[in-house]
Amino acid sequence: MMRGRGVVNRIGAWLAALLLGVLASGLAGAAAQAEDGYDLWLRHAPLDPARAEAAREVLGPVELRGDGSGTAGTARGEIERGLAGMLGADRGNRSITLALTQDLTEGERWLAAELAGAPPGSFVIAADPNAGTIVAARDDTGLLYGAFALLRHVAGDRPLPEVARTYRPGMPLRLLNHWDNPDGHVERGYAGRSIFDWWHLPERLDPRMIDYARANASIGINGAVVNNVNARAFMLEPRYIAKLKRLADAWRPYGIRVYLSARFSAPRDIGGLETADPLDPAVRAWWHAKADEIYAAIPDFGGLLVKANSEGQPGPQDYGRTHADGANMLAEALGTRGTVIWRAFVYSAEDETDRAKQAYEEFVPLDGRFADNVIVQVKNGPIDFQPREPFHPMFGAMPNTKLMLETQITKEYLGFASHLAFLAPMWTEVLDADTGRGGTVAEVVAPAGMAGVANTGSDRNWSGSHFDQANWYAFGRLAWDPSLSSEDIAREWAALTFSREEAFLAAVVPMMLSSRETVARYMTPMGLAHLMDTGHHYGPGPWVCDLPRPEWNPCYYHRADAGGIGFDRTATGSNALEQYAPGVAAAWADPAEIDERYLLWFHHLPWDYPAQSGRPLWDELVARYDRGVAEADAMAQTWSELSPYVDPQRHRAVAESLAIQRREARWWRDASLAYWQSLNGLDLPPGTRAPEHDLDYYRSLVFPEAPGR
Ligand code: BDP
Repeated sequence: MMRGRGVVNRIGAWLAALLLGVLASGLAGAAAQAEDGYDLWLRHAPLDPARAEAAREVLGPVELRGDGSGTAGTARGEIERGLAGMLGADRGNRSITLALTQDLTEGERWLAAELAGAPPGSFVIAADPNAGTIVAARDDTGLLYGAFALLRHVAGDRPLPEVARTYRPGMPLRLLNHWDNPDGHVERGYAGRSIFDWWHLPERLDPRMIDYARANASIGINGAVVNNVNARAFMLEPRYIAKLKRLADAWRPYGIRVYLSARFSAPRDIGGLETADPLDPAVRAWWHAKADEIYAAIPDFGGLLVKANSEGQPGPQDYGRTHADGANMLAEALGTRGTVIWRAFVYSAEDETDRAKQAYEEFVPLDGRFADNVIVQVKNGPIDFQPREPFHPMFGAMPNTKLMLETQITKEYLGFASHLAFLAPMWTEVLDADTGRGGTVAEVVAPAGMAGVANTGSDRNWSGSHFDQANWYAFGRLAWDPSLSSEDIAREWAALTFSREEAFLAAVVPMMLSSRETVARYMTPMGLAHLMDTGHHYGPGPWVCDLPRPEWNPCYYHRADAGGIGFDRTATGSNALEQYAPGVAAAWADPAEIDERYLLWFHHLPWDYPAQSGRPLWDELVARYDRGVAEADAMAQTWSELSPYVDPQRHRAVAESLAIQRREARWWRDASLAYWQSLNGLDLPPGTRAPEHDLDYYRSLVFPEAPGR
C-alpha cells in the first residue's frame, strides 16, 4: 500500500509536473506569440485601470450607419477589435457612431460642413460627453482612417477631442515602394524574403496580406507598388495580372490601391515588338492595350512606376526621346484611370558632371511638359538616401510639374536592420526645408505625395528589427501629416508598440530622436557621403577607388588626399550650389557659416581648416566619430535599463541589435580614421583611442553574403 501510494504519489507528481510544464510552455508560447512584434503598433494592449475607467465613460457600442459592407464594415471591425484589446468586454454605454456625411442626422449636419471640400480620406471625430462619439467622413476610407485615429486616441495619452477635429491627408498619394522581386528576393531588404508570395498567387492569399493592409491603413498609406523598380517585364503578363487582381481585391477594403513598376522595354521584352520607342504607334498601342487589360481586371489599379535610363534600365533616351516623351506615352495609355510615377533618380557614368547635378539637369528643362497624370518622383537628396544629404534641388525648381518625395524606409545606407536609426527626423528635415522658391518641400509635394521604399519582409516582426517598425510607422504618419513632429511620432509609436509608462517613454523617445544623427556621426560625419563598401553597402569602404564607373567609388564622393577632404560644390568646383535658390545657396556657400553637418558635402577643405569649434577640421572630424560611437554605447545602456517595461523576448532582440550596432560603430570609426590617416599622415588628437586594427585589416574584410544586394 505504502509502495502503491508512493507510486500514485509519484505519478501524481509527475502528472502535475507535466501539466505545469505544458502550462508553462503554453504560457511562454502565448507570451512569445503575443510579443514577437508581429502585431506591430496594432497590439491594442490593455489599458491600465485608471485609463480604462476613463475610456469606458465615453466609449460604448459601435453603431455603423449604412449597409455595413466593404470598407465601412472593416472600420467597425477594427474599432471592435481595438477596444476589445484595450478595454476587454466591459464597455460603457455611450455609443461610437460611424457615419458617412450623407447619413448624418439634422443635428449632426454641421459635421458635414467641417468636411466640405476636404480631400478623399478626410474624417472628423467629435466626442460629446452626452451624445457619445461620432466619426464622420465623406467616403468609406475616411471612416476607416477615423476608426484607427480613434483607437490611437484611446491608446495614447491624448484625450478624445471634446469638440470636433477634422483630419485631412496632407497629400493624395502615400505609397510604399517595394523593391521585391518576383522570386522573393528583396533588393535592399534586410527583413528576410519578400512578403509577396507570387508563386502561389492567385489561389493562395497569405493571411499576412490582410495584416499588411491593416497596418498600412492604420497610418494612412493608400497604395503599394508591389515590385522592384528594377522591374521584370513578365510581371505585366496576364498570369501576373491575375495575381495582382487577387491582391487588389484583398486590399480594397483597406483603401490600398495596387501599383506596378513597369519595365520600359516591355513591348520588346514580352510584346513581340522590335522597339519600345515611345513615339512609335505600335508601342503606344501596345501600352494602351496593356492598360485596358489591367483595368479590366483591376478597375482601381493605381498606375505605373518607372525607373528609366538609370543604372542600366531601359528608357526613352535609348531612342533619342526625353523622359517626358516616355512618361506621357504611358500616361496616355492609362488615361484618367491612373497615374504614371516617373523616377528622377538618374545618373550616368558617361556624364562628367557631378552626379548630384544630373537629375536636375535632365528634368528641370522639361518642366511643364509632363501630362497631368504624371508625377515625377524625386529622392529626398540629390545623391542617394545617404545618412544626411541636403534636400534635392529639383524641389521648388519645377513649378509646373507634380513632384513626389521618395524616401527610403529600409536602411540601405544606415546600418541595415541592425542599427537603430529612427528616420522621422531625417524626413522632417527635408519636408520642412524651405526651397526658397515659394514653399517648403512639404508644400511642393502636397499636390502629389510621398513614397517610402519599404522595409517589410518575411521576418516575424516584418522589418528585421523592432525599432525599424517605427520607420514604417513614421513614414505613414508623415505622409498623412507632414507637420507632425518627430517627437510626437516617436512617442505615439513607442507607447503603442512597447509601453505607455512615462518612465519608459522619457528614456526611449530621446534615444530614438537622436539615433539617426548618431549613425551619421560614426558613418559619414560633417557632410561626407557614400563611403559604404561597394555593392552591398555594408560597412565602411572609403578606400574603394577603382570601380569602372567613377560615381560608384567612395573616393569620388570624399575626394580626400594629403591636402584635404570634401567635395567642392561651390563656384570653384562643380557649382551644384547654383541649382538651389539664391537664399538657400547662400546659407551653404561659406564654410565658416554653413551648418557643419553639410560642410564636406559642399566644400573641399584642408585638414587643418579651422572648424566652427575652433579645432582643426581633422580634430573636429575625429571628435564627431567618437561622439557617434559614445552615443551608440549610450543607446545600449539606456535600453538595458528598460527591461522592466518590455517583454523579455523583444527586449533581448533589441539588445542584441544594439550590441551589433556598438561593434559596427567602432568598426566604422576605426576603419575610417585609419584610412584618413593613411592619406593625411596626421596623428590622432591627444587622448584619442587608436584604431583597433591597421588599415590593411579593414581593407581585407569582405562580405560576399551581405543581404539585400
Ligand atoms: C540605390 C540602390 C539600388 C536601387 C537604386 C534605385 O542601391 O539598389 O536600385 O538606388 O533607387 O540606392 O533605383
